[in-house]
Amino acid sequence: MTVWLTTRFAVDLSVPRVMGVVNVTPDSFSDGGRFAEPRGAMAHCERLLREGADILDIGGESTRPGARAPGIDEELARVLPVLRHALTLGVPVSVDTSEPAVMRAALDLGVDAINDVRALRRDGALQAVASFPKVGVCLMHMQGEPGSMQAAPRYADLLTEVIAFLAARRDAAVAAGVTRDRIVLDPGIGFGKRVEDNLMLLARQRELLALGQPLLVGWSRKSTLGEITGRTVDQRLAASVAAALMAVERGASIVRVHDVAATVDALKLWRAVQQKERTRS
Ligand code: HH2
Repeated sequence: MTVWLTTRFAVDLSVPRVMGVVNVTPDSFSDGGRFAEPRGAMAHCERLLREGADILDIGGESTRPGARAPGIDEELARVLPVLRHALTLGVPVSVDTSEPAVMRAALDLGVDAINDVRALRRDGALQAVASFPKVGVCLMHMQGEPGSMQAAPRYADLLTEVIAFLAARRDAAVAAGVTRDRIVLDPGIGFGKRVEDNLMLLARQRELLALGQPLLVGWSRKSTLGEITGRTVDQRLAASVAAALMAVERGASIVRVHDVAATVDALKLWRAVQQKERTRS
């Protein structure tokens, strides 16, 4: 049985898990500041749990292409009240941040995992995480920085480069003292990647399993889905669910989504069919 060890929970990954997104930001591309105010975000955490989320991911920095980075104080003011509340709800809670000071404050509260789109590359991030030896981490691939990453992303060999990056960041985390059973990896859909790169990462996602770590993937509402379907951000539910399902089919253990209820239904059907496949053979 594969598990992801986190501060309070050993997350059983023998079935796919749904991570519900809670953006406490005024400028997220996907939910446009709807939960920018802590009270709204707290209520949203509870709603996502009623819808069947297994994990809550709380973030105070929008990584939308071109987004302005909040200062540390602003990020702390956004996420800490919501984290405090989320940590009372009985499920694993991750904080989506790259900022070591925010990591430390969240770790002091007892957060279960750190989800870092910059894969602990900021000065002090590795040390912050390593000083809490029980915390889980998600390390994500990104080419460039959110401000400029979509300007001209280019890869000589996409899969090789993403795999080498994730292996190197995993190894850096292990060298700093994070055990492998605490690490999940993420190809970073939409982070310094063209539409064709994102599609290729889904088509060939199984190759990432060779890294030997569970995969977390976030396709929810992303612009590649808009490019393929011609839909605006608020009309990407069907494509998001389809992408999550395809990611699970290709070996993802955790899908990071905004539309929890619909994703949970799709995965229930997927599991029911999986079980039939198993009992036949
Ligand atoms: N995507 C976003 C943010 N954090 N973390 C991981 N591990 N993987 C992802 O794909 C990922 C992530 C961007 O999506 P969203 O949170 O909806 O938007 P914003 O960054 O604008 O708040």
